[in-house]
Amino acid sequence: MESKNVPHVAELLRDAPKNWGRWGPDDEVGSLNYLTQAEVLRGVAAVRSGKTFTLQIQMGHPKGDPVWPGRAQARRLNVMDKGHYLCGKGPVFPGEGEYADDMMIMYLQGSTQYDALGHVWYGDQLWNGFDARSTIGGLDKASVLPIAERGVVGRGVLIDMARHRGKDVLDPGETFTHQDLLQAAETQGVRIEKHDILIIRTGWIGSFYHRDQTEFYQNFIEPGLTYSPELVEWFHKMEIPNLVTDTIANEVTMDPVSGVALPLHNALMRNLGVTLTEIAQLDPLAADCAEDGQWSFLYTAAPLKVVNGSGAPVNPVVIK
Ligand code: UVW
Repeated sequence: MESKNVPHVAELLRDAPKNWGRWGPDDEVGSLNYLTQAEVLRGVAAVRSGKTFTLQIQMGHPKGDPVWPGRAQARRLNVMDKGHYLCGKGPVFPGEGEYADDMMIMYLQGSTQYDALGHVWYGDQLWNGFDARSTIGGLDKASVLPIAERGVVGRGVLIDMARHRGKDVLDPGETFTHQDLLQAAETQGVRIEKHDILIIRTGWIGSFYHRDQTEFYQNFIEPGLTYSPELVEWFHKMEIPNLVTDTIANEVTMDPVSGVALPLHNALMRNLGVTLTEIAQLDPLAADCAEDGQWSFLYTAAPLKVVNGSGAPVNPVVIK
């Protein structure tokens, strides 16, 4: 993937803003600090009808689960079921009740998930300046655990970029900027406010389930936000705590200008402490928002409490 003309991500982001130290030298949840009690109440105030939506994809779907190329899909294995009893191998308890058990082997980033703030880095430093060697053998710093312990609650706003462009799904590699988000918001009749949890639909994850998988992964390049200093400055100024998308990596896979892979992971997550939520299923929520015209709501989520994890699955709940 490396090419002579592609700058090092440290060079690309040399003058980019950072929130390191803003919440103290030990902080591990970054921009989630923006979600104060007042922000929770602002989210609650967006609730109108009581309709609820869950944003996780199904784990272990018969068609497979969409994952970053190179990662394996989640595998669920039965370790106990009626078959064990039929062949006399099920444990017999007093009263002769029976049970089923199973286990799952998966990448922690292999479903809808929160990335830990220490999930990516450059220059040997993670979020808040933590030493990258603290990731060896498990994240000692900026793991997903502090995010999971804290939880994420606030006002969410959904921007449907696919619908805005008159498409079911954006094209592979199709990009958009914060200016495009603002335009889409205006068309939708909603305002992106400071401290909003920003949720962006491209249609990409939904399309996985009715596309041929070979086609989905071929020349893999997802649609998404594209890096620019202005976009990063906008996230900084808007104090966005959390970016949620229906793509595997929350941004266009390859920055078309610099050629750097996933620069926003570093500009937003490592430098600003913006939490990233990926592989969300946004189609039913978006269809409902288009129908009732309500694009903002209460967003709640808490990833699983994985000690030292670089990420963890989550099933966010939206209440309209
Ligand atoms: C990578 O780590 C490549 O991506 P993600 O943040 O989507 O898991």
